[in-house]
Amino acid sequence: MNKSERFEAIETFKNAYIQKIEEVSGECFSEASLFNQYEALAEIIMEKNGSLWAKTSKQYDEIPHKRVYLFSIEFLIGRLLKAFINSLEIEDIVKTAISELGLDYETILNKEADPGLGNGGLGRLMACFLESSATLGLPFHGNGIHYQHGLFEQKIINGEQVEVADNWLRHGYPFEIRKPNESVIVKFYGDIHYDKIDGVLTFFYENYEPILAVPYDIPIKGYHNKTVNSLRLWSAEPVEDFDLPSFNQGQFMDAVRHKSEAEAITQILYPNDNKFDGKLLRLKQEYFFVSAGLQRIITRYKRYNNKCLDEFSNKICIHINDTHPALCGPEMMRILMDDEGLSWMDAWRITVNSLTFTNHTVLPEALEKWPVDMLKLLLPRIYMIIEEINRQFLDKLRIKYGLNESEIAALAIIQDEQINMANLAVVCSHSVNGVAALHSKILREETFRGYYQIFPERFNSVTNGVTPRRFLINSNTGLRDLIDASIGTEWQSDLFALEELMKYAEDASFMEKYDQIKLTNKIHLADYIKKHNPVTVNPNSIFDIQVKRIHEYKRQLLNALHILDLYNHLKENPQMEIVPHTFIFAGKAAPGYYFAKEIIRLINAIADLVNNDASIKDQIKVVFLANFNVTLGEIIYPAANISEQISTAGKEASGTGNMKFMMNGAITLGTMDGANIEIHEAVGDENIVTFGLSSDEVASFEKSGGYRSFEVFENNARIQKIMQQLIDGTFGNFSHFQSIYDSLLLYNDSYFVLKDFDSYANAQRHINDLYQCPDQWFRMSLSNVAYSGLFSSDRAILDYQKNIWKTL
Ligand code: CJB
Repeated sequence: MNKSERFEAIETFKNAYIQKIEEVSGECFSEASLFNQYEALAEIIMEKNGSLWAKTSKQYDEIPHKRVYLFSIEFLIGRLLKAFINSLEIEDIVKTAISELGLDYETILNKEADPGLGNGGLGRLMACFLESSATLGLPFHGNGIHYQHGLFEQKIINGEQVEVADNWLRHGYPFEIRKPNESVIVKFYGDIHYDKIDGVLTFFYENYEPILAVPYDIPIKGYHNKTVNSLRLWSAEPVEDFDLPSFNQGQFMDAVRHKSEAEAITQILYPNDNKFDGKLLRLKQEYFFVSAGLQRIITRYKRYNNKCLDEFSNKICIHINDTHPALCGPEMMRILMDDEGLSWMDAWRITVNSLTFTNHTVLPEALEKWPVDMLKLLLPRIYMIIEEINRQFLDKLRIKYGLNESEIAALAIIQDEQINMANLAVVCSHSVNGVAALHSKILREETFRGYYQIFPERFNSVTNGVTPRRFLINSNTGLRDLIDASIGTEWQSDLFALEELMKYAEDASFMEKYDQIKLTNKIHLADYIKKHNPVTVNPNSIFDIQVKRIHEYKRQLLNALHILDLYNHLKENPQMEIVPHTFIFAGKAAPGYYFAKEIIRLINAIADLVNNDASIKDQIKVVFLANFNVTLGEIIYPAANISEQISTAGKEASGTGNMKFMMNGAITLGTMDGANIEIHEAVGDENIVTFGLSSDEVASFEKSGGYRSFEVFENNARIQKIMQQLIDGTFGNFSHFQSIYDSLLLYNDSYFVLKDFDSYANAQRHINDLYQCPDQWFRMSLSNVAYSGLFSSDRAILDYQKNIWKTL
């Protein structure tokens, strides 16, 4: 764009924007509120998306490639406006026009709600996959739930987590389009009768409760291209708003009750991460979006394929993201048999050939197991189908594979009057994958060992990835510009190209600019901290950061206890000097997870103690930032020096925060767990700091009943001191941490916190030394950026395409 074209574009934008502000507000431009300014900008951008969206759909219909539908109960998409503007390549024009109008671009962007339609890694991964697929121009759509309330907003009051409902739709959401004419009915409860009609067993489903599923579509825009895919989220509504007969009979409450019961299904996201809690409403949610999504996909497919389903599995792939949508198997069977009249055999062939499944966790408490009675009552026809899938599968194990009864029992879908959803998903899919190399190995050798023996060809592995557009290009603009100026812009769509950066590893002027960018990002985060927490932090200190859900296996506790130990050290040795450290935490605990909430309380208690003790001369500061979400992450990742990835080895399936930090030049301080292992391989041993037990060591301790934490305690005076401090009033007379103390000592420390303590403390000391060699530190940091190509979700999507969906 030359100078005069740019001028023209800015003027045109200004005029359109002024007009739109007046249209949305009904006031003249100067009177409109900040929210109106945001609304108007969102509308203009949605209009631009809209025409590309329509064109993309048309193109997909004309050139029918295999489509992938991603079924997930969570999509943590983050704010969209800035991402849209950048992907449309109009940021410069919009920003300049807005500033020339005397308005503030960033302040306007900040009016957008951050839709919390997911808990953590799993939901965010799905959003990265959507963005990458659109950027790669692939026909790939999401299918999920339109939660009225997303993940709660976290406040920290007196050091404790307090949850506030997240009413993200309060002011409306400008990026979704309601499509009532594409609504479908989802049926719950009722009775099944069957009869032979013309010799064919036919099922009748009666007395069911119909719920209307209404789709809301959100555009997923590809970066710097014309592709716009869809994220379809289903909202539950009553079939009729009002029960007129009840109303006429004077039963006013009954007349509206069925409305709120229907709406309850999509009222709220369950706030658990890596934890199954077995509520009936959750089962309703799972079936609701599975059934609605599949019904629509099959209807649409028939419309474009002469009503014939024979080729369905060659043209459609339904991807089951973790077990929450595992009812896709039986629901697809139901639709194909009961609605479409296919035989069991034909329906089964199409179902298995269409479905693929990703497992995201091996934690036993996360594995979904629904009671048979609950499923039978809520979904009687689905239960019948599951029973039959199970019966046929067990027969096959007996006859074809010659398994004995105990081997068969271990692989059954129905076990002890419960439906094992992971087993259901494996049996109904033709591909099962883990999300990092170690995790996939654990699936093959432990979790799904028996399945791997009979279906080895079904097992795959795809290491997770994250989108560099959101987590580097749009959020770390300083680094983006430096990279662009140094190696060109190709890396933005091919992250492997970042390897070229290594040619600057010895370049002093590059290093100076690079370090300056990190400092600027740290100042930005320090400002945020100052605004939200009662502490001032030094941007020249090491920013050592752990942000993720609070969970015992992620071991925020190890980090916190080490800080306490370091503080003790400084107190005991007043002459001691370390590089100043700022330890930053953020993350939500599930509201019912008492122990995780205690960990938050402990971190805040340590922060209080350390931050207010002048005797340690500001050498350490501790910060817990409230309400971690995608938007806050975008401020945090670019400012990090150290990325804490310290889960008990074998427990973190992959991790994706580790990748976001790495891309922004943070050095991983981690265990050999999940994708840390692949990060280690990518950057080389000299550019990462690892510590702790290996997953084999952890597993072997676990097999022999755990290790003896008390022995570690007895032989380590430093550990004795910090443990004592948990219960001796160090944090105030009424602030004890008995449950943490008990879990580590009386209940044998299931997550090996004390066992790994020394190794972690040594790793921390090593970091302190490394940071004092600026050249080496710069090289380590740059290597992390340069070798992050493997961790782009573009690479992950290409792997799925090639090895799992077979769409390449
Ligand atoms: N994961 O976030 C969740 N929630 C779950 O319920 C189960 C797993 C996470 O999924 C991520 C994406 O695959 C993984 O990186 C992470 O290790 C895992 O805990």
